[in-house]
Amino acid sequence: MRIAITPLFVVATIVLIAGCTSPNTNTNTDTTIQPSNPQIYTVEMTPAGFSPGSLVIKAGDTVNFVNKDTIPHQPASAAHPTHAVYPEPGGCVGSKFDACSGVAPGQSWSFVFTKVGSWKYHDHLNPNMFGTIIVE
Ligand SMILES: [Cu+2]
Repeated sequence: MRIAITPLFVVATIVLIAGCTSPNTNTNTDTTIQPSNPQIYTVEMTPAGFSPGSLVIKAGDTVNFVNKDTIPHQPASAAHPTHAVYPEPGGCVGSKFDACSGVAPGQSWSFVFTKVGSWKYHDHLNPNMFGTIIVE
């Protein structure tokens, strides 16, 4: 009997720990602000540009920008050089949607999109490289 109970206890403990260490630090209980099941999406930064170039997500989802290139890239809100289109204050120049420095090859940078809209962005280190995140 003890052998049968122990694995269940371990699973329950892992679920409890995972719930407590969730990266969602929003303590607001208003469920209209955050989706119940936030997703994590990947945008690759390649020699050919951002891939996918356009991505549709829900408010509260995370986009992980992964550098698959051999040079640094810095994803940041349009428009270069003010970076102020995405309407969330913070970050280093004009909005919080800004990696603020080059993401090295093999590294990544994540951002949680909370504002609904169609948000154009670029690579600040290669300003002719563009993408769009559409937040619904
Ligand atoms: Cu820029």
